[in-house]
Amino acid sequence: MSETASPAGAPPVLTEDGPGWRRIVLNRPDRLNSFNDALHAALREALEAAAADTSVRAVILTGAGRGFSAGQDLSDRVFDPAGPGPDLAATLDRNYNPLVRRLRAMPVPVIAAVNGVAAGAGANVALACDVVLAARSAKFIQAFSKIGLVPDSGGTWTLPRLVGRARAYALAALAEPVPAETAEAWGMIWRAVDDAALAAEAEALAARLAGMPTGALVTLREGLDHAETATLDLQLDWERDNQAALGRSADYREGVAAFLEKRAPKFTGRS
Ligand code: T3D
Repeated sequence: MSETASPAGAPPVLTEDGPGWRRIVLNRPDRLNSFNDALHAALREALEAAAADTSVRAVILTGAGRGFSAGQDLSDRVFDPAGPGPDLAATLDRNYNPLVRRLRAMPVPVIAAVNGVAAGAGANVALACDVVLAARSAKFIQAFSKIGLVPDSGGTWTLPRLVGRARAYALAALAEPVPAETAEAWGMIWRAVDDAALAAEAEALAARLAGMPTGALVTLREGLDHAETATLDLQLDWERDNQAALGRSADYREGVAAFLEKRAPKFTGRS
């Protein structure tokens, strides 16, 4: 694994490459990979590097140790009770919102491999990824209400769309842990897998996605996002315009040729 440098102590992010994919590991296991500024900076750098590297056609985001991420590092939030408190708008503007926007604009599919507890922003960063695999022992906790906050990192947008408003409200209000199997049953995540199989399942999925027409997979994400606010009429136009663009891609030509020649396609991810 290679390291993304951090000014303090152990590298907060590790990366590792496989065939066509890159794994990015949140690496503050003693703090359940909770986010501080150093982790945010290292993750930003790692995502930018993956986005810029054309050999990377799928990304796996996971955590070191027994957790995925416990959200904001609350030891950075010790403040004078008589003072105005921390400026949470600034931290969202500086760190969490760019992170979620970066994930949603990655030029390749992103898999969250949730290896353990995902709480607060940690849960919503995972849910912002394209495909979420979770270890059966993992749980998702919208921990925000326990400290007087509301879900951030896109949670108020993502949760009701994934699980419906009734479940979104109750699970965020009560901050109860949602086990991975329940998350799968509710449609919050793609699949819960045995703990010991998580890394291999994520790698196999990443390799599979990396061999697919990357442009179509990214356009698919954009189309699902677009549909959240579009009428059917507008969405039909969106499909026409984007299908037209994909129809001019090398991968489309290869897909059709491979079908007609009765062979496996060799997609290059080029548009
Ligand atoms: O502030 C802003 O920038 C605004 C944005 C906010 C985004 C947010 O994410 S707000 C929500 C913040 N997160 C939480 O409130 C979750 C806090 N953590 C927990 O509730 C629990 O730790 C978990 C349910 C996640 C896991 O419980 P458990 O029993 O498996 O582990 P633990 O023993 O509580 O934690 C292990 C260690 O990690 C422990 O340290 P210790 O005692 O061994 O030295 C614990 O203090 C530390 N840890 C866990 N979560 C955090 C943390 N340290 C700092 N910040 C954390 N969020």
